[in-house]
Amino acid sequence: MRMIKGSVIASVLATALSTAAIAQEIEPADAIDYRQSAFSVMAWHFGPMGQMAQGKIDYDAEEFASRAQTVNAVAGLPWEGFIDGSYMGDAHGVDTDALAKITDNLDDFQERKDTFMGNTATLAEVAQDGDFDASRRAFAAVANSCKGCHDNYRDN
Ligand code: ASC
Repeated sequence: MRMIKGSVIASVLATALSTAAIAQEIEPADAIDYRQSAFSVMAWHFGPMGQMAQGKIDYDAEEFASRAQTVNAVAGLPWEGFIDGSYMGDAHGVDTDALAKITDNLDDFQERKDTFMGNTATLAEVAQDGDFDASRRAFAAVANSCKGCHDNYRDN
């Protein structure tokens, strides 16, 4: 009994310590790299959708829907990369355009993130119907939420 209790305590402690260790090990440079990677994945898929929406390439409903799903699947990922010390001026030589004022406006940043994620979810759903005009409108809503955040929180 004492052994079991001891090992339970040991494993709880190990979990707590490893969680703390992980939290402490995140370097701003890695966080910047991580969030930029997630944004790059979204931009990769967003590009051809934009060209379709603008009539620059033919609308392919299946491709559009597939890319919309991918954007939506990645939309929730970048945000944990916005950590202390990872903003312009604080990031010590690491390339980022993210403005430090994000930290003074976390409620607004969070709200914009939620709106963006709501819009990508709608886009992914609407795109499945294969209706060009509806897809284009849903795409524009996502693009506007990208732009809103960039205008406010990125050194464009
Ligand atoms: C993209 C991309 C962005 C957004 C933005 C939408 O494809 O790389 O940053 O769309 O331009 O307004």
